Amino acid sequence: MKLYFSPGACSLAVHIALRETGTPFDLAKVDLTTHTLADGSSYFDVAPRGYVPLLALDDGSRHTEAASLLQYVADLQTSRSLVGEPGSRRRLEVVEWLTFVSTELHKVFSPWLWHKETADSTRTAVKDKLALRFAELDRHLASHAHLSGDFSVADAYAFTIVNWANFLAIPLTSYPNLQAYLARVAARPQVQAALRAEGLVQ
Ligand SMILES: N[C@@H](CCC(=O)N[C@@H](CS)C(=O)NCC(=O)O)C(=O)O
Repeated sequence: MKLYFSPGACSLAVHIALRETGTPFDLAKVDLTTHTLADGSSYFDVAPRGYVPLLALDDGSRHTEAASLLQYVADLQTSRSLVGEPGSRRRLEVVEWLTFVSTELHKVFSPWLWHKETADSTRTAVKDKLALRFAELDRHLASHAHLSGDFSVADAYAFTIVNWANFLAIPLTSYPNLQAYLARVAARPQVQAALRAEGLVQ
């Protein structure tokens, strides 16, 4: 399978999940400013919405939506328990967190991060909303090492999205548990490997 990604974008979560599950994959880098691939061809020909992540399976089908791709990849290697068995409380909690990250963090950040022309009033509203959600995460992580039990694909997603705070110079100093959690996830060898492969760390 092939993952279409852009360094540090939400596709990083799927990249981490592929490595954590030991799934063989290829990477195709997308320039999101021009929506082109390395050979100069239009990414819109692959992904009509122009978004990463996109996972092209070996049967030729193409799939999008980070939260869905994360569940799919986790299910490829159930022994790693990155999402939990269908019907289990682990599954419910991981999918609950995936949905939270998608709708309460990812898509709150998105307009601002990808659209530099965003109005100041929108930036303020986004900052206020994120502050509430970061505070909630910080309270949760005071007594939990990860979002739900052991490391899951929800952690790969939250790690990726919360780190966007750095791109936008939003300080995380008021959220010490959240900061410690980000450091914990960052220290995972497969997370380091994904960050290196995307050129985000040496
Ligand atoms: N609904 C999609 C959204 C994906 C998304 O927002 N991707 C961003 C990168 S994190 C993107 O490709 N933006 C490029 C653009 O807006 O043209 C998902 O959840 O996977």
